[in-house]
Amino acid sequence: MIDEKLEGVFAEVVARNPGEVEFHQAAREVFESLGPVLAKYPELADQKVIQRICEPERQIIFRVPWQDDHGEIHINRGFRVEFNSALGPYKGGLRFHPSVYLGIVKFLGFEQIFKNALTGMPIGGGKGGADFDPKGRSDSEIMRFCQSFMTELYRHIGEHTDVPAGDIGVGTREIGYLFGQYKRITNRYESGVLTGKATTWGGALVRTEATGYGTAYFTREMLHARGDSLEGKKVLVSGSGNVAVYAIEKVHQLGGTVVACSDSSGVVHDAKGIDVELLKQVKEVERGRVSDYAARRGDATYREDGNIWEIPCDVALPCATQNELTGRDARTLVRNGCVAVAEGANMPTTPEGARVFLEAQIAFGPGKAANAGGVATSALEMQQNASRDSWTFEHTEHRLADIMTGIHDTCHHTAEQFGAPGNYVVGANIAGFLRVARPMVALGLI
Ligand code: NDP
Ligand code: 2IT
Repeated sequence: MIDEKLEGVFAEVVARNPGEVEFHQAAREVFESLGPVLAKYPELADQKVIQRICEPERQIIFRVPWQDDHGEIHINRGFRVEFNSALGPYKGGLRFHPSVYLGIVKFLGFEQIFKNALTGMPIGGGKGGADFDPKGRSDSEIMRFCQSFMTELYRHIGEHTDVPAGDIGVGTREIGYLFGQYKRITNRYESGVLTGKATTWGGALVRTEATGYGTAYFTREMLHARGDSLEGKKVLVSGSGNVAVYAIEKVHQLGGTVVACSDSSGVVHDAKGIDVELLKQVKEVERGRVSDYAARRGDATYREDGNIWEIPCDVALPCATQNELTGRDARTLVRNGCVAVAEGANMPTTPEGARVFLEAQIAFGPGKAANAGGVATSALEMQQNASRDSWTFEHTEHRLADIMTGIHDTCHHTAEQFGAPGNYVVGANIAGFLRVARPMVALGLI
């Protein structure tokens, strides 16, 4: 429920941003947590901090023309929403997926403000992308698209201005093509302008693994707070992209067994535990599908259009996309004895699903806390680029683990302090909000 003092503010956000349903959903969730904060700090209401946070500092929409391998011309739409720079340069990924439109970019950029604040690193919030579908495109088509995209984007970004990275459909390969074009246009080797670079030319060790590893660490911390652990737990991980693969790897290292993963075509159930090396070979090297994995993995079964959440488990990690876990799925998970859910993806649980988990009092880690390890390690990459240094895998992973424990503890304590013990949604929203609200007031009305 939104506090009655905030109802009008929320109604205005909806009216000012018509049709952007995912942005409304993300904003509503934060508004629902903020009632007690304004009661405690009325000066934040006087300063209209919430209204200011909901209005991006800048929104850029641009044409991305490109030619496919047959010479046919395509026109896509590119976006960069620079949401908030109170804590540092805008920071957040780029998503290439046909579903991308302003409402998706704004929900992601809005979440990113609070997520980045929770990391404790000096980074503001932003997000971008394009409604481009990379599926089935050749390497040279991807390169031409990235070059065209950067030919407009370059004028808006910079290591002290705005630092994009990857998200759905954008990984190390795309970051390489984007950086190459940025360097060519600007004639500057400005490593810190993008993160998620390959480790052969300025990328940080652990950035590739960071989001998935971080989600597994966050899960470990939530279980630990309840006197439990990942040891022996049966785990579901949806998706099979960057976040999913490394969540699976770290869950296995921490003693759990991931018995299923998925893509947008179907679900693979592998009761003996997903073979991560085979999954990496299929997904990262061959750019194949989970059906290809199942075909090569003896006992594993593949179900086209299957619902991963129907497989009985102890822990569920949604790591694919927004609203992939519904109220019905949440009830199924709770009924099957699931004790913890951590969001590797951004906003993968519908509001009804989240309500089910909170009412059942299982451990529920929202994305802006549970998947913050990716952007936190991006900030570590920026640090290394700025100092022209490179740290070892062990050193960087240690820092990631500490950051995830810190985020967990901050959310846990903040929830208790504001009368909602155990509710990480409230804890993350309030802690993230306060970390960005105070600097906004300190910087004056800008
Ligand atoms: P990838 O592109 O590497 O993988 C995405 C995975 O999700 C694929 O398995 C894909 O299946 C599946 N997926 C995507 N869209 C849909 C859809 N509409 N329906 C069903 N499945 C879908 O992306 P990432 O792993 O990087 O991102 C996954 C999630 O994690 C996103 O929500 C992203 O915002 C979030 N995230 C990513 C971070 C990062 O560092 N990369 C950091 C923090 C959060 P298919 O191949 O069939 O499309
Ligand atoms: O949603 C996210 O946090 C990301 N896609 C990563 C952003 C980043 O800048 O590393």
